[in-house]
Order: sequence, then C-alpha cells, then structure tokens
Amino acid sequence: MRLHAGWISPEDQRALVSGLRSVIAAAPLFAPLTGWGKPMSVRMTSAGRFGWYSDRKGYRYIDRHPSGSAWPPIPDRALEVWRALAGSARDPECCLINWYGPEARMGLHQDRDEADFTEPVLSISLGDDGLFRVGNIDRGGPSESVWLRSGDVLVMEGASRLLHHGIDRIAAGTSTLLERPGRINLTLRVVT
Ligand code: MD6
Ligand code: FE
Repeated sequence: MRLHAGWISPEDQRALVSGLRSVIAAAPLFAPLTGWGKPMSVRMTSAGRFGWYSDRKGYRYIDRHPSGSAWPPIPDRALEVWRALAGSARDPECCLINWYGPEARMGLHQDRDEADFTEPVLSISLGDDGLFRVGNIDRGGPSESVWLRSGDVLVMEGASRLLHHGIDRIAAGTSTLLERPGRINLTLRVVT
C-alpha cells in the first residue's frame, strides 16, 4: 500500500468538499444494507458511470442511484488526484463517497467487486481522523493500524490490492474541515 500523508493541501481539501456538495445534492447519501439486511453505519453515495450498492442480494455496482437518477460526474478535483497518483492508464469509473458520523465504522472487507484487480483503488480522506486497519488476503491473522487524516491519499495496488481492511473508529473533533464532526472517504476505482 502507498500512503501519501497530507498530500492534498487544505485549500484543495476545501475545494473537494464543495465539489461533493453538488454530488450529494444530485445523489443523496443513503445507508446500504449488509447481506444480513441491517443498514450500514456509514452512509454512502457515488459519482461516475457506476455506483457501489449493497442490499440483501449482495454487493455490486449499479448504473443509477436508488432514486433512479444517473450518478453525477466524478468531481474534477478528485480526478486530478487519481491522475497524479494512481499510476493507471485509465480513468476511474466510480467515486464512492463514504460519510462517517462519530459512531460509524466499517468492518474488515476486501474491495473485490471490480473486474480487473490490476487496477488500483485510491482513497482520499477528509475531515476527522479514522483508524484504518489492514490485515491479510485471507480473513484473520495479524493486522496493522494507521490513522488516516484529512488530506491523506492511500493507494491499494499490486500485492496489497486484495488485503482485508476497514475503519475501527473515528476520532471526532480532530479536524475543522467539515461543518460537523465526521469523516468523508472517497474511493476511486476502475470497475469494468
Ligand atoms: C475508509 N476505505 O477509509 C474505507 N478501500 O473509510 C476503504 O475501504 C478503502 O481506503 C480500498 C482502498 C482504499 C481504502
Ligand atoms: Fe475498501
């Protein structure tokens, strides 16, 4: 994994957040259901050709917001980060927006709903710090943790692409970027 700590300047972080306001206005945040039918604590929406979705039928990409509207375009500022750091010849087809309130968390998972695992997944953290845990390709075994802070960019590629990872907790109040306590994580991916 590659962690570019503090790669995005405070000014560019603010520009990213304002781009997200128009995405969320067009494609409101919702709480996807886990395979067990329980709503996730993280609220999500997407931009791009595809959006990530989950319900009792499982995890997948869909080409419309659950309301039926097309997903809005990926904000230019996010595309610029991908083009600078992803090391991919392709542009991302999905920008998943994850919103964590102070109590939200994300269980250990693999990002494996995409067609081509030689393409990286790039994430941008904004707002309060989040404790990111990374484990192994198989479930279980030792893990390591790192705090992801506002402006950090993380790239999972190559041998790290399918490692289990998740967010154990948010440290509310560690950033003043957002209007309320919480954290936003953007993940950009090539889907097809
Ligand atoms: C998060 N991140 O930081 C959750 N996935 O809130 C992810 O699930 C993730 O940061 C793939 C690549 C990078 C990530
Ligand atoms: Fe992930």
